[in-house]
Amino acid sequence: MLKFSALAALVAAVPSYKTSEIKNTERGVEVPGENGWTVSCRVELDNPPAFSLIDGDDLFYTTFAIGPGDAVYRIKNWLSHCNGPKPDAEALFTEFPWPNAIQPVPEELYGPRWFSVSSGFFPNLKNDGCVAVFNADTLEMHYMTPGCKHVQGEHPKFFYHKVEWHDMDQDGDLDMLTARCLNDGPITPINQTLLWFENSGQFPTQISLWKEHEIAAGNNTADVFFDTTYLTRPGTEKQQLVIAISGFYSQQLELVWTEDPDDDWLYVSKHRSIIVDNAGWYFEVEFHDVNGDGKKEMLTTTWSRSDQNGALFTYSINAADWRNPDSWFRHDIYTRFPRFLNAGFGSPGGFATRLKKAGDKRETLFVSGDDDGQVYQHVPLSDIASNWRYETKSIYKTDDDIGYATLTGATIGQIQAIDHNKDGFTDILIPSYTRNEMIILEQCESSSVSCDQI
Ligand SMILES: [Ca+2]
Ligand SMILES: [Ca+2]
Ligand SMILES: [Ca+2]
Repeated sequence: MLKFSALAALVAAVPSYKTSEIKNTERGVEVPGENGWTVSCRVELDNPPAFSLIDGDDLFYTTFAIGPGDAVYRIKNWLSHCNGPKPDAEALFTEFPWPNAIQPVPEELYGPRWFSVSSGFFPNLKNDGCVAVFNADTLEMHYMTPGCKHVQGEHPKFFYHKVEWHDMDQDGDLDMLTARCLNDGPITPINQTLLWFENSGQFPTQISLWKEHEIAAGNNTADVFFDTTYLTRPGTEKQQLVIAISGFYSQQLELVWTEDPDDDWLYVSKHRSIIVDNAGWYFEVEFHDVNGDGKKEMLTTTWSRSDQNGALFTYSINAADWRNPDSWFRHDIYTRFPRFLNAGFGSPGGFATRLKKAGDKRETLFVSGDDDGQVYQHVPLSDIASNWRYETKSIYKTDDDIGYATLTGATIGQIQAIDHNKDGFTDILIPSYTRNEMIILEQCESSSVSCDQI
């Protein structure tokens, strides 16, 4: 996520806030690693981490809540605080309501060490979100969109979760593509837009904002997460930008592109879209070569409802024309993420993919259980690309009491698959929104930990 359950965190936060007394008595026990994994490092925090990003030795994370305290934090040399006293996190920015993804900005835009932060969500006082960029060395910051209460005149309120950078008008510079949404609860949006901001060659300012261009494709229910890739334009050998939208509210997985032969998005009459599937509340989506055959699939999750389990799906292309919904074939990787009686909870959230250990031929899929407080691994049962069978196991539980009827969930943020100690064994970075901790989960096979000692 990106990849995280901002949606879930909010809706989970409301009931747990109201039932805090019950929460203390029904709390279960953390299971710090299962099925060959163990917690090797905890860094305690003052606030619940949601989105995180590792930049060299530094950890950035965002925190948000219904009340005050939203901020972008940094902990320098963060691994030195493993299992030690709680470090002092620097609050870099406190002006963004409900800060979501922190993402690197391509160097060709502003030079090295720039990052974006997308912010906002639907609660009152949190819904005038924005996108901003900042330099990690100087902390110089610029607003890229209206919002976040900085001086810019009249503008509608929207919230933003992520950005991507592409040359949308084919003039040689990168423009900013994003999705924004406005609603007043976890319900159908009042407004939702997939749009891009045209690079003016300068940082946007109060009097010279980057020009907004809305994408006009018919099925265009972008709300929170989306992803981009380049696919071959049918009938040609040229590559073109294709945007996948995982519509949470619309419960649709959509593709958006332009029929303009030069891939110039200025011509709105050329914008097109299809609905690939409608299998649930789509959460995260990513174009990724899941099976290692050199071609990208769409990997996506759907969030559970009280009467429908959450799922992890892959959609592969089985024909040349990706513009036809029938060309996409769904593979159900796992379809039993837990349901909750409380409609404010759901599972799973986002995911991370990586070879489980050096030498593996095919990646393991790691999935955040979101409000079930778990982390899952889905290990491929075959190296053969056409085999989509996986073995699913839980590798971490925040609270072993969480079940269908529990009043409170436990929320895992946007997980990352990394190898922080470079030993060839993948480690999982878990922001525990419930425990106020950043956790590193390591494999027992790795020589750096022993499951017996912990
Ligand atoms: Ca451009
Ligand atoms: Ca593939
Ligand atoms: Ca490792």
